[in-house]
Amino acid sequence: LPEEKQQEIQRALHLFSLGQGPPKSLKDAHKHNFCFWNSQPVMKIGEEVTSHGPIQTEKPNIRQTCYSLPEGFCWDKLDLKNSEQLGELCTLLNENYTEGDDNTVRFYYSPEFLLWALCPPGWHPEWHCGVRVNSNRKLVGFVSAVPATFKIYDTEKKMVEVNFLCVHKKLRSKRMAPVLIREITRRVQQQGFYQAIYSAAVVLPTPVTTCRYWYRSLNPRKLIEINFSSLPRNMTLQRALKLYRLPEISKTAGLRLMTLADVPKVQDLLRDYLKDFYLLPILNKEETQHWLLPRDGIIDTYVVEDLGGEVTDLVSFYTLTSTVLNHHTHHSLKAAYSLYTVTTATPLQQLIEDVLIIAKARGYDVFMALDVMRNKAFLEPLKFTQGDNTMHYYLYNWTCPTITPDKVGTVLK
Ligand code: MYA
Repeated sequence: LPEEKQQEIQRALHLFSLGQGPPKSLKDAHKHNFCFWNSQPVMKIGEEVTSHGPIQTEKPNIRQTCYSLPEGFCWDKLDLKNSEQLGELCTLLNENYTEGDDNTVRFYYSPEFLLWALCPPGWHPEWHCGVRVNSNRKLVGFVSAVPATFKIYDTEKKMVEVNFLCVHKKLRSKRMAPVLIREITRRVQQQGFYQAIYSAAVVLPTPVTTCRYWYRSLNPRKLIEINFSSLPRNMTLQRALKLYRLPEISKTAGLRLMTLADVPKVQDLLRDYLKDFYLLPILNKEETQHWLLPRDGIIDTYVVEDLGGEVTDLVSFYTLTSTVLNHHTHHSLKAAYSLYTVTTATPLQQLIEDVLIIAKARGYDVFMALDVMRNKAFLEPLKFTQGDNTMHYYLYNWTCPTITPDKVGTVLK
């Protein structure tokens, strides 16, 4: 084709991809023109990687001033200890953050959940990065980073976990997200961190791993009524209720909620269990306490204590409620998300079945788990169903071979 024709096609493809947003599959990603992401130190789509290490080996020149926002907008670091500002962030996320494709449910982030997710040990206020409208101070954009140490294959790195990137629905497709990402990168680099980990449902350059969500119905009638799940072909509601019925009482003796005194033992159990994976968090005592010590309605960890007083196993999940959209009787959906499960004495399947029983008794509608770590061993036997949602994990400024989900030792919230 003549050169102008080729350029025209390129332009049309680019405009098309702008209108479509990032691709949902790796196959489509090969055709997508990632204007922004191609300028960033991330692995390229289709690149065969065998090496390990930073992509930018030189220390970057860090700008002293914030990136420019379109006229009429300004940066504002949010003070999440201020309940009014925390409330503003809840409103932004609850009205504009992820929604299922079918418009049936939308995540509801409570102020307490956000404090847990955004203020772990070592958090920085500059990394709660908001964008406001100059004239009325309305919060219309946000991105966050929290410090975390990860081991990737053989390398331990202090990095950040980036999350809650959000642009108000009315300001979408205006290239605001790249500005937010550049600005959070600048603020993180200013503190001497050069790598990041993050996850997204969309395909960007380039997933280090791709995991699938599985779900276990605890309240099948409600899940069907709100269209979260559908009755399999040839199955009546009665049969579904019977299929997903659980025993009334849990089996494992000594199963109880984790307490502050368990922190050192939980840290040891986790460290030993995670060491065989290729992507795992390194948690110190304070971080173990922050991420795992139970907080009502946010994070639950159960441990098994044997007759000799030894803690042998643990199982944890965090809680996310969703608002049910457009339904006359059901207004919210309570979901447990499997975090870490470590067994040294109790059979894995038994421990998970027990936690399903507990979750059901506590009013959860569904129990979610990614196919990471050793989760595959219990998913089918315990009647989890593979969901439609895929979660891609990404590394910023780090290259390494892709990792299969069963070698992933972390769950990003
Ligand atoms: S994942 C959750 C993301 N949030 C949502 O899904 C909430 C609902 N959606 C929105 O608010 C908007 O649609 C967002 C995009 C804000 C997502 N991650 O401004 P645009 C690229 C990264 O015109 P908008 C999470 O929080 C897209 O490919 N990039 O688009 C982890 C295109 O670039 P390119 C994304 O729709 C976040 C450009 O943005 C995402 O108005 C990790 C278009 O910009 C996405 N989820 O806004 C962030 N979606 O031209 C990276 C689209 O190349 C952190 N895009 O195709 C990197 C590490 C930083 C720290 C480094 C430290 C060293």
